[in-house]
Amino acid sequence: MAELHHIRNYINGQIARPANRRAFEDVDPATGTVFALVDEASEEDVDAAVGAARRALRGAWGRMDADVRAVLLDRVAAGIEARFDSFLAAEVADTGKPVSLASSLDIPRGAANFRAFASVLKHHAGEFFATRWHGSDAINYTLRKPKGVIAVVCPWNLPLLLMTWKVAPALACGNCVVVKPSEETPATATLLGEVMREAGIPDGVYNVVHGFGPGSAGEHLTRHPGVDAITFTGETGTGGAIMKAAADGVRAVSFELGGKNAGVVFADADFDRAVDDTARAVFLNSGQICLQAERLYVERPIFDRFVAALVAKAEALRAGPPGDAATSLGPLISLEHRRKVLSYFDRAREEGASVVTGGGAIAMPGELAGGAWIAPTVWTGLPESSAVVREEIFGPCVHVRPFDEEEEAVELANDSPYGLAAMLYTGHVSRAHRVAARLDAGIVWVNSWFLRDLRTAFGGTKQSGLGREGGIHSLEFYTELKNVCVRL
Ligand code: NAD
Ligand code: 6OD
Repeated sequence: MAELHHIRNYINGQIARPANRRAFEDVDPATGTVFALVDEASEEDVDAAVGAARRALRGAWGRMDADVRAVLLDRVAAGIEARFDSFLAAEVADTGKPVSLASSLDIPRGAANFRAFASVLKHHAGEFFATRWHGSDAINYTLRKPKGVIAVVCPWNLPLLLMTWKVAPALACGNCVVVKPSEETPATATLLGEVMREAGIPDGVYNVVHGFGPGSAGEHLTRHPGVDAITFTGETGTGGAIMKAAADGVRAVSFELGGKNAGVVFADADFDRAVDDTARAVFLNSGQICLQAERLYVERPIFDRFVAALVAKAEALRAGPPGDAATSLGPLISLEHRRKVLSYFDRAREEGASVVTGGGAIAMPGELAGGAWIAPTVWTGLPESSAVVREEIFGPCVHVRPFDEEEEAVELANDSPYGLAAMLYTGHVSRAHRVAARLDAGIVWVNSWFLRDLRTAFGGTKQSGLGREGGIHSLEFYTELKNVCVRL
């Protein structure tokens, strides 16, 4: 058997071997085979990464003009594009997602994040006030200073996209970062280190430590006293654990957490658009997108037709090798995650759901037989109190329920401990604005889904998150605002 390729930590501008020489396996979820070994960062390695970040902050990076930083970030974007195929191969091997998806979403957004935040930084204006107070004249103006060393803790569902969505604004604002990628998807973070070096980003500005959460690199990093702020995307429960770690030293956190997003489809909507968009919102990336819809409420006159059309979309998806252009459905991230999703499939059946399509694992031929494949699934007929309707599943599955009145639809959609995103389909302009304002979510997509503008506020209400990122909102988190008052 050929020796496995190693994915290493990236510390102080160098590919680094771990002090403890421990490694864990990186599994291709499409086949279930181990394709790489990943060095697990020890507490010592995390300490070295945080130390390197601190030194870079005090050194060349800390002294660099914002305009020069922006030029370097544009170079990082170009570097990702120049190595597009390597990023694509790494992302596809780690996640099993179809090449068609990774090449149109994940990798281009990796580059776009750097360009967007370089531009936000260049075009941001500070505050200025001419002040007269008790007979004295003064001017007041604001400066934005980097927050310091930022820990970036990432999930596995859109690895490069979600990591760069935080690394790019953090660096644009002059911070240094230590990234802890998900243990499931380590590859693109280390590859990005190589791009950083080629782009001329000084050593220590971008560091990567691999490992797990509790008792491993995730916990070592978030507890490290040299970390000034923590930005995290992942499960709500993990957010709680990180918040406790951040309490030591009263460090700032920005959290993008779990969800149970609802979509509301009115009978006056453009039917085909609503079906196309909601099918994407349910099944894209095998349902492993935080903005995914797992609950749909459809106005009764179109309910049966809508369910049939959604089922047709589900059944048209083609599971297959990620590299095949015809593949439109990938596996789940792991067999462990599939066990969790299948437990909800069992529960739905036990609670009397009508399984309109799907409802189980998919048996795949040949080398795909060991992968985490699962059928796109549509249920109807469950009570709203069911765990299947209330808890985040994070798979290609959805419960669809009819409603009769606008008020009822709003109440059903809002009855959740989560509030990340909501979808609304209607052809009635006043209703669109009225209902959008009432839906309890940080992001409302009207006659659309996942149509991103990186300048907009992104984040969740209730247990779906804390704070907002995107555009100026990212600058708010990644900088300290300082007011300077000068007497004239
Ligand atoms: P997760 O919370 O299990 O893990 C996320 C990261 O946290 C991983 O790198 C993990 O190693 C690390 N971690 C785990 N425990 C830790 C601890 N105690 N201390 C420090 N680090 C720790 O999440 P996941 O399974 O990787 O991702 C799926 C979840 O992410 C879903 O709940 C999904 O909704 C959520 N998500 C939310 C958004 C959003 O924008 N709101 C985006 C993507 C994913
Ligand atoms: O598009 C983004 O910037 C973003 N944060 C998407 C999150 C998707 C969650 O899985």
